[in-house]
Amino acid sequence: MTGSLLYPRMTSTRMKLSLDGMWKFKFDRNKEGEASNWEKGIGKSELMPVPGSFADVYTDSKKRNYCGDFWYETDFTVPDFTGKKVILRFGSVTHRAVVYLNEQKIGEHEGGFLPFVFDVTDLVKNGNNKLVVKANNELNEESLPCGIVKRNKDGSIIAKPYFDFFNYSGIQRSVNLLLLPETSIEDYSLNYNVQGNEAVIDCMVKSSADDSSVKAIIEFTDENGKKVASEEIAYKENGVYGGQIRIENPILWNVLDAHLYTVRLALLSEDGQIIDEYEDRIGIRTVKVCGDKILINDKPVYLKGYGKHEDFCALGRTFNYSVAKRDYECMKWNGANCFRTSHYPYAEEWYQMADEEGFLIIDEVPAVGMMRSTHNFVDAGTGKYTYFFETPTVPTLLKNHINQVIEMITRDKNHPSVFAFSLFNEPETTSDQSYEYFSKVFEAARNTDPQMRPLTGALEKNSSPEKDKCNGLLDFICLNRYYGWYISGGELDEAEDKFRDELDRWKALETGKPFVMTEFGTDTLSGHHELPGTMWSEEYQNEYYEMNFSVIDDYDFIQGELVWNFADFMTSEGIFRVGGNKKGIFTRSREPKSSAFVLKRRWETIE
Ligand code: CKX
Repeated sequence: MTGSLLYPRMTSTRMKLSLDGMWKFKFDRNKEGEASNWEKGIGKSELMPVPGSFADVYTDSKKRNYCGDFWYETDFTVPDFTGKKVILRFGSVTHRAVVYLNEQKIGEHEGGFLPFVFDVTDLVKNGNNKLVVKANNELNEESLPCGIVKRNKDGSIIAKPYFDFFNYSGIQRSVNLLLLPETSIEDYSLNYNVQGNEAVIDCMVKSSADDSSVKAIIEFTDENGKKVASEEIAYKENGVYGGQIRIENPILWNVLDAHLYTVRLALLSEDGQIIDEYEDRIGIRTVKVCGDKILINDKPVYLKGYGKHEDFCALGRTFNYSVAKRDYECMKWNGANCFRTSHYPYAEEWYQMADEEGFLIIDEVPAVGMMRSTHNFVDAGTGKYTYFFETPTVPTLLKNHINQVIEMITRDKNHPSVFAFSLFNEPETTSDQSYEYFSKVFEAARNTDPQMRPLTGALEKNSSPEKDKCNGLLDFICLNRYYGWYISGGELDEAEDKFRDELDRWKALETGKPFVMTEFGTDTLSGHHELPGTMWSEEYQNEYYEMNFSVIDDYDFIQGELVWNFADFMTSEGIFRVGGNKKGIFTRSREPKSSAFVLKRRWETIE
């Protein structure tokens, strides 16, 4: 990772120029692009939206399922940037990118769900500039998320994910050029301590200043426009400033009762001239795990909501404000207060909206598929051991995993909505090797988060109380369980007994920690009704949830229920999926199944 991951904003010192639009696009089935110097221009091509996932714009299955290298190209002109540095920022390219500007390679990035930046000041020209990106969406066991590729007879390859969502790819988030002052703010973090009527805020500002003659100030303004604090913070070293700010009678950010402050950071010259300024919206709140409770502002919170996906017709994984707004409206309508960004960090706008709405987010790194199974959902519970952490690729995977954890926390640490980080979903966790692996991932996360938020990960059925070796690393324990679907499907009485039996065995472990059900659900075809309810009908989905809730209510250590999934979503094709995963409470077009009303009745009545 190079440079600053701050969300791109315009201020009096910062200019943001969008490079979004239709870019030239070309598949590189034979991997000839480099040898043929496509960095100079990709030649005959078509146009493709940026940001966008390329798959679902096509009508041809070979293009939709394309896996391998693919190239983008655009031209741009920059206004006069004398005295400024020019930064190129990609919101994400899935899963990896090599970037060329004016025929020069400027860098590369691994990981498909997080931003990256390059300082291109020395390469960018007055007049026309050519930007070329070589992207690649292959899956392997060395990078996240995990999977493999299969080679077809004609030499083409297709992705075989070890995970259950479509391998949407492309330049899926916005691309911006930023014109910044030569000495600029690169990062900031805040950590809150609320004592009585006072918030004590530890502030860190990182800049590219190289000496203490540049001053840093930090200001907080409340929602009524009243400036409640404004102070200079001291220069430490290497461009880093640190200090404490106190706010009397702070209005705390709370669950579904958000109060945000505008924080303004500024770098000033010795004579008080503004060198750079940056503004953001932040919320003052504390997060703790205490015994088997999760506390926000020292009060227990019960999590109600969803595992989600960034997924919508034609858009694939592209962020769209209207879809996101509809999702928040649907979630508020049925009384939810939380979601998990299963199974990757989402576009930054999701978190900004959660901050404004008072939603809680479990922010998840794309560590999914660490089971070596394309049918994880079927294999779960069979006791199958996958030797996942016993191969030579593990050290590279670990390096990538840690990098993505660091990038995710660095990007998302200032959102009040983000109250926990999830560092895996359903990996193999029963071996000593898995423990050794995840200890290092958790250690990296603990060293990165200035707020020391709770860390967690979602355990699947093979990670039973007797066999799991990793739950000791988690601050609260997340379980993905499908009693009544993958296990004892259609037999809810038997499913209930098995579910209770497993929870009794967790209870006997006396972990002393909160548990959160992070997945449970049934595939349900919207509009398919049966009496009595049978699997795939809306009635069965309702009965399944009623059964699961009756069990959950009997175990005090369960502090949250995030049902799987908010909406139907696209997956790879297969005999287990009818046009994707249908476990949504809402359809893919965001209309409610009848279970949405079951959840609404429950969530509106439980605190
Ligand atoms: N959990 C038994 C991960 C999700 C899948 C979900 C499912 C599985 C279940 C594992 O990404 O969508 O099969 O519905």
